[in-house]
Amino acid sequence: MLTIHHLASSQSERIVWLCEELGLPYDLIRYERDPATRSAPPAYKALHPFGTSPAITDGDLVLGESSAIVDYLLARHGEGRLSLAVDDTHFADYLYWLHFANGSFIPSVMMNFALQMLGVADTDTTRMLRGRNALALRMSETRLAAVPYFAGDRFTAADIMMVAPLKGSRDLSGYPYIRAYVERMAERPAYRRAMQKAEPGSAERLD
Ligand SMILES: N[C@@H](CCC(=O)N[C@@H](CS)C(=O)NCC(=O)O)C(=O)O
Repeated sequence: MLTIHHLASSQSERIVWLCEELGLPYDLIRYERDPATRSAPPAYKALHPFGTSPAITDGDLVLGESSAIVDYLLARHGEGRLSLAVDDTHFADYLYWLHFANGSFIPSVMMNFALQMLGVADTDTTRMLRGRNALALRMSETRLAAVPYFAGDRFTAADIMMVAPLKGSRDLSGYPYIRAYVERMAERPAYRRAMQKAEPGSAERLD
């Protein structure tokens, strides 16, 4: 049986969302963060050597890393749903946004956050690093002005991967297409079910 180990307010929300979209049965175990450090608790760290969320268990398998988990679940249970076939016109777009989310976008969100927390003085390097996050948002805005979903005209796992960094970017005031998109994603029945299970009491929130 598939078990999703969900750390409160973390990227494991997207694995719950994926399973709801696919109609996959799963058990959900929820873990609270350490209130002082915001780290995962020792029980979560004990699951996988890297100790980050998301992590799933499936029989004897323990698997971490969002993108690996998404690929694993789609390969095993997707039956072609939520991904694009290699001969689809938008196949490369699908791959790009699926991997851009965690490969470049989330690191840029985290870098911005770290620079802010550390109060680092402005230099060419910090401007370059901050610029990456701004560029990721501008690119996403341009994409969503042109097509309804990141891979084109169909909802795919690329959307499930992209919502986390968009939400994590916080200030979306200058990005009307992203805002409308995030609101549209949050209205999906599977998203609402996922949030009710993963984050009970906050199903309406987008931040
Ligand atoms: N690239 C990793 C990032 C994992 C990650 O940094 N997860 C955060 C939550 S969003 C985490 O586990 N934080 C708590 C900790 O490191 O103790 C993935 O997508 O799985």
